[in-house]
Amino acid sequence: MLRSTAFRLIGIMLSLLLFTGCAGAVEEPDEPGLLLGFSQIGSESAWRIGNTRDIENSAEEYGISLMLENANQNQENQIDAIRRFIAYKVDVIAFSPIVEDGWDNVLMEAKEAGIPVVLVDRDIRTEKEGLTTCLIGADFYNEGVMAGQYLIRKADELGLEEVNIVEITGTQNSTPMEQRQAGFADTISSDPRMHILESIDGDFIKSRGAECMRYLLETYGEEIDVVYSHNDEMTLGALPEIEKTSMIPGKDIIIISIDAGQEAIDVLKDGRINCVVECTPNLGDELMEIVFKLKNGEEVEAVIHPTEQVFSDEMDVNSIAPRGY
Ligand code: GZL
Repeated sequence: MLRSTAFRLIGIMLSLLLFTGCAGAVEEPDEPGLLLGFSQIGSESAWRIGNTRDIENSAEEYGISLMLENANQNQENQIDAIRRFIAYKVDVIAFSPIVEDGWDNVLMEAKEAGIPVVLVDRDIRTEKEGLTTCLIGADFYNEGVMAGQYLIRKADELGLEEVNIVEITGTQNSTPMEQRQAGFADTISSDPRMHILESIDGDFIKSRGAECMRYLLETYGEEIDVVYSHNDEMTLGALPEIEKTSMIPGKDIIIISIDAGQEAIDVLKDGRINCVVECTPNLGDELMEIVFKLKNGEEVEAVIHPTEQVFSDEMDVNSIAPRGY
């Protein structure tokens, strides 16, 4: 009995020696990589899905570990995710705020925990200083301006004397909705031909875009000259509703959309819509660069806007390269 116990003890000691490295060189683990916590709004559009994919790809390329949580369009889920990132002591927190208000408390908790926060895609509204470090996202106001400028050119080309517009907006109180609406309205406001008949909330969702278009057609019918839609999903939802009427989209009704995902570019090529303003979802590389800068204690830019263009029936639409989202 004693002998077998002695042999077992020797075996345990030997294995301990092996594992503690005393019995030979054991690779010291590399410097642990950076850990980024990202709270994503949801999967409401091809844009959002493309944005998520790009962030995942960039994290892998940059060797940054990613904790990505999908909030399924719910602000409380985003707040809970940020609290989990804080508890997990991630190196950096990034998120795309579904709406602009309601973030002060959780971002104060991140600040007190000493974890820098990066805004991706959308902005927040706050009176407090220093809650976030950088915003990486489109200039939504300029997207609205580009949409308005296209419409003015189109009205000139067609010799329109009166232009009646219906607007299907994105999520109320979100940065893209507020700024796309303001940029467009400010651009057309000095043109006496332009009249916005009604703006209605489509929440950036395809089914809501269809519902909104049904209501607008029932209410205004052939009075509608233009549909200004804040994203492709709602545009793609609205199209079949127009096609149930005698009006031909892209001809009887000018249709202006934003995002420029592949599906919208395809219907632009078919002539069913007239203009798509680009809003790139590819923000991942910029985000990873900012993560490294923050961890190296470097200064970061307050705002990073990607460059964006307009695709429309003014160009050779067949030359548009595949969009990738
Ligand atoms: C824009 C982004 C918007 C897209 C929509 O950067 O916030 O949210 O335009 C998405 O497709 O739902």
